[in-house]
Amino acid sequence: MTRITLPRPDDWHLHLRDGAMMRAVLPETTRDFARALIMPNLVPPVVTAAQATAYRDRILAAMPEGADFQPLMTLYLTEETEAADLRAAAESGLITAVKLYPAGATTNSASGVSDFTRVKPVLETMAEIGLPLCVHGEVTDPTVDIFDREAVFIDRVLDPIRREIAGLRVVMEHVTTRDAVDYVRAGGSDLAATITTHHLVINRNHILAGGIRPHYYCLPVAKREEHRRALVTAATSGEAAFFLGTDSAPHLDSAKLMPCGCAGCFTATNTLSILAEVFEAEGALERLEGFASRHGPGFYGLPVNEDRVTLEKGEPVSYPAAIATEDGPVTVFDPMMPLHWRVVA
Ligand code: OTD
Ligand code: ZN
Ligand code: ZN
Repeated sequence: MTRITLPRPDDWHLHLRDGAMMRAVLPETTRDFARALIMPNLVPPVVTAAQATAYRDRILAAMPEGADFQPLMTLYLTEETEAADLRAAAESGLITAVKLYPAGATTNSASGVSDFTRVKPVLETMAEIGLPLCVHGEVTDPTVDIFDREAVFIDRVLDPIRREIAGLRVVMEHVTTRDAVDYVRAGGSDLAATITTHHLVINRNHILAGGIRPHYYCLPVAKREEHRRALVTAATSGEAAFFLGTDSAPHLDSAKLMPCGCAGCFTATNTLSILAEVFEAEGALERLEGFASRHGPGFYGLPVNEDRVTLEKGEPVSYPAAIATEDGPVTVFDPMMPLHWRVVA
């Protein structure tokens, strides 16, 4: 196969930031994607319906000329979130999901949830109206090893929440372990998972062996090779519970390359080329369509995009090593392999 056409993909987990950074990264997503679920971890976070409306308007105002792209908004769940505000935001169509960050788990997650009993009424409302909860699935307990935080989260937090709140629809975001893949497989139709581009490509050796590579440092941190293989198997399996959420998370190089560098991989620019390469290597190119274009809308109850994208295989494609912003460069994720698939239409 040297050419594939699929419904225009969606990105079910994207960081667009704000201001100059947003203006620089937005075209990298609108080029190939029809919709993206926009993460609310701004500073300060997007907590209320009014803030989500204003943020959506800033995104729409920054859209490149001629772009056909729909940002799907989320609210950042705090212990103060009011069920009524959330219900109104969902019923008006403003928001597509609510985001749960355990306090302190990742970038800008300080206002997240520490005491899960305090958000129970809100979660019950969400279950009632069918509004999905997108979960950053890592415990923040400092005594738990960083490589174990996802697996421990399932046992200590996620599974108890799902047992207590019947009918709550949950997306386990950016899964990085076989444990999470197995848990999602056993979870029934109310549970799904996003998988990032970079976690399909890197394992923890890529971050740490032969020198430290800050551009591969993200959260949840990449795990052992056996876990990466479990993610590749899940993504390419054709199972509807697994779909693309790039978690493309731009930081200025100056913020990544320092003694305490920021977490995040910026993959918006070359994601489709990388995915085609990964799926082809598994003999699963025909399943890319499910992963990138169909399973996400299926879970969220939205139509599959009618537009199409075509990828063609040829000589290796090159992407810029970095994109420019007004404040400096943002390095594009380097998949460490030649990419042969390019989006041609
Ligand atoms: N992970 N970086 C960021 C978010 C994610 O957990 C995430 O969703 C970020 O910079 O916003 C990262 O490594
Ligand atoms: Zn996260
Ligand atoms: Zn993210």
